[in-house]
Amino acid sequence: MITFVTGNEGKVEEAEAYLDEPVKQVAFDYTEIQADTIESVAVHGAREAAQEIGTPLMVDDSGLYINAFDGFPGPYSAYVENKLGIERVHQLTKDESSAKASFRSVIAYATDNSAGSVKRYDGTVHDDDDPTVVTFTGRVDGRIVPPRGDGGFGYDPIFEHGEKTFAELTAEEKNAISHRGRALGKLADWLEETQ
Ligand code: ITT
Repeated sequence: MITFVTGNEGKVEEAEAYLDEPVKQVAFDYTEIQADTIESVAVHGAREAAQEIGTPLMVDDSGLYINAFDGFPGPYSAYVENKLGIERVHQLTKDESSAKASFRSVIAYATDNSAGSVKRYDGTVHDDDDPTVVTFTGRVDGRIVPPRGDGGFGYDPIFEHGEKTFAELTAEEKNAISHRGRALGKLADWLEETQ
């Protein structure tokens, strides 16, 4: 059983599809610090949640990075989605010469077990504080388009990869290519061998 601290059921569904063990969702509302990177947000969140709930657990912090805006909204993606909505984000990109963007995820896994070697799984160990947190990252490139599709969540309808937006994919299809799917794949490989 893996504990996933998140208020987002879409993330939980995607995690269940990837991990070989059941996923228990805990909607503990950890502080999303203002930071330049989603990695810092995820590590801080995992530690704060671990103090409340105990280890092991995982959190996922993700963001949409728009090239023409120097990566904005990135770590501020939730705030921008809530304040502007995804249609206005698309409108804002229409005046730009490029619609290129990427989605990025960082999964932070708080653990008491010695992390061992994570390099092989492209993980990073954060042992500067307790508990140790191991992070796994994933990224997918695409472009911002007018909204299409009604699957997925968040920015999925305006993020096109290949011919389709992420909202036009099933959860399995999205997982196979997405930022979160890539990060989950690395976590799953590492868990299988070390935990
Ligand atoms: P948590 O409780 O796990 O924090 P959240 O929805 O607030 O859930 P994030 O802070 O990681 O998650 O998400 C930042 C924003 O990016 C938020 O507006 C999400 O809807 C959006 N987002 C995250 N992952 C996404 C994905 O796979 N597809 C589309 N939008 C996504």
